[in-house]
Amino acid sequence: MYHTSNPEPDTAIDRTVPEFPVAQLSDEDKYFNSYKPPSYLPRIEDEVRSFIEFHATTSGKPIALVTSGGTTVPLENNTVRFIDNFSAGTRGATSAENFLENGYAVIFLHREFSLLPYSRHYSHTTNCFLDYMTEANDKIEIKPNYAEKMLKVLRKYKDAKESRSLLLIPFTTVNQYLFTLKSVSELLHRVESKALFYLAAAVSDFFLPQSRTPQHKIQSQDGGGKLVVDLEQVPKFLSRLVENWAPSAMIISFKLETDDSILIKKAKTALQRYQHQLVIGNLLQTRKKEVVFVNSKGEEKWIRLTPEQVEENLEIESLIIPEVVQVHNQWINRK
Ligand code: PAZ
Repeated sequence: MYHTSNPEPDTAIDRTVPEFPVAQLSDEDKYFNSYKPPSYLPRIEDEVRSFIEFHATTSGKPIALVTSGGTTVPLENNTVRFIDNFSAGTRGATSAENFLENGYAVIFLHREFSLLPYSRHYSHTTNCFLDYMTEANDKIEIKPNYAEKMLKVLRKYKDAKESRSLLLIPFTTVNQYLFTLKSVSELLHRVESKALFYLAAAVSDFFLPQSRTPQHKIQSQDGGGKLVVDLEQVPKFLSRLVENWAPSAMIISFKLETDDSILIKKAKTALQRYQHQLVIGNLLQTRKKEVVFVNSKGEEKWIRLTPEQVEENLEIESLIIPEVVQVHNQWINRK
C-alpha cells in the first residue's frame, strides 16, 4: 500500500535539478524532464493497465477518467507546511457515482483523503460514522432512519466493486498529480480511443521548484520573522494532454472563477488555447447549484437546479453527467 501524503523516501534535495525560467514555449516538457515521478508510479501504472485491459476486452464499458480534489504545493521536502486549496472533491466523487450509474468504468484520480464515491455519504459529515449505528440485542445495527438510504448506497457500491468498474488512484502534491495524469492518459490512449476525461480537480496554478525547496522544516527565525514564498507557474499541461498524451480522447476541463463577469470569457479562451471539446464553467459561490457548458463552437448552455430541486437536496451532478454522456456519445458518433 502506498500513501501519497508521505514524503518520498529520498527526500534529500537534488541541487542538480535546474531551476527553469518562467513562461517558455515548452515548459510542460521541461517540467517532466526536470522533475522526478513519484516512486510508486509503476505500481499505479500496473493497476491502471489491467483495469483498462479488463474493460477493453471483457466489460466493453467506456472509461471515464475523473480527477478530483485539490493538489498541494509542499514548502518543505520533509513536508510540514504546504499550500492547498478549498476543494473537498464533492464534484469529482459525486460525478464518478453518476458516471458509474450511466454505465461507465471510472478511473478516479483523487486527492488522498478527499471525498470518495459512495463513502462520501458518510465520511465527511458532522456525524461520526458510529452515529449511524445502534446496539440491539448485543449486535450492531444501522439506525432505522438511515437504513433505507444506506442500503441504496451499499448496493451501488457493491455493484461498482463486483463489476470492477471503479479504480481509485490517489495523489497529494501537484507533482504527483501531473506525473500520474500523464501516465494514466498515455495508457488510456494506447488502448481506448473513446475515453472521456473529466478534469474536475482543482490543480494549483503555482508551485515551488525543487531547487528552492528546503529539505527540512522552515524555521521561523530563518527569514527574519517573515516567510517570503516565490512560486513559479505550473506548466499548462492541458495542451500536452490534448496534443500528445491522449489525442484521441474527449476532454472536458473545468473552469472555476469567483467573478461571474469573466467566467465565460475564460472558458472560451481555454477552449481556443487547448483545442479540446468542452469546458464546464462554475463559480465558487454557486457551483453546487449551477454550471455552464461552453463548447468549441462557443455555444453556452447553463444547467441549473430549480429551487424545488435544491429543497430536495438533488445533486447537480445528477443533471450534469447525463448531459456529458450525451455530448460524449455525439462526439463518438461524429464521423
Ligand atoms: O471539490 P468541490 O466540489 O468543492 O469543487 C469542485 C471544483 C469547483 C473544484 C470543480 O468544479 C472545478 O471547477 N475544478 C476546476 C478548478 C480550476 O482549476 O479552475
